[in-house]
Amino acid sequence: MSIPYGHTRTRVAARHALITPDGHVKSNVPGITGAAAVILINEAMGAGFAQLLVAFESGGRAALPANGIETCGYFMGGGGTVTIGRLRKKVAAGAFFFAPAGSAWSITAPRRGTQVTLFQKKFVPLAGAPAPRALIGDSGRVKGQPFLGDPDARLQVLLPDEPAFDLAMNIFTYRPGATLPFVETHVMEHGLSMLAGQGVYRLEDSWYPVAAGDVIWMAPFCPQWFVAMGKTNASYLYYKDVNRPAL
Ligand code: UGY
Ligand code: MN
Repeated sequence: MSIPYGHTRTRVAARHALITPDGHVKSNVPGITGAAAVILINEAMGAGFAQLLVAFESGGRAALPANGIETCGYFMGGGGTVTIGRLRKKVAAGAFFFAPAGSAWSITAPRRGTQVTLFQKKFVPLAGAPAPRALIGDSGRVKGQPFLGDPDARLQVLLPDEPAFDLAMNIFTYRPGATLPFVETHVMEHGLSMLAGQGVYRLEDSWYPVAAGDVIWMAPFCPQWFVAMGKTNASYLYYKDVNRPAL
């Protein structure tokens, strides 16, 4: 269904946002060439992290330097070669990676149709914890666990849940009709990308129909709830900050 002239489902509020694909505008991001990069969420919105969608052309590449920023990525489609320091792997759709702060990383040799979601954050070290390690994995090999006992709402935790890591990247998959069991309100912030299906997302006191391609920002303490609707499973990829002290 096309969107009527002068309309959009996008809404940017003070403490949450829904960004729909019709409004995407490319940015030139240093280190990313031969690709359309869209900065979907960042500090200008009020967020404590950045979320980007990068659509590669043939011969495109992303090559980011070692600095205080950590990056995790998820291949929404296509594939390519991921290099993080001395770790290198050829990957396909569904692959994910984590590049710690202090490691240069790249995506090269993208296949046709390669799209990658990136989450970036300033790393917060934790006294007594080791530095988190570089990882390249395949979400197809990560078993989904029933969320709070519900087998119709399954959570895949892609990165190790260890004190070393100050962020998480997960995939939530719901059968039609399944829901988040209650309206969550928590200190962790989220960036989210709908991967498949559709449903309704509650953000604060607004309810939004959402579908594959939509992106959501939830500030810390944004009340949130989701119900999957339609005839196919709904799934989303999301980021959250974790494992650090309250004060
Ligand atoms: O991990 C989470 O906080 C998750 N249950 N939130 C969400 O899906 N909106
Ligand atoms: Mn949550």
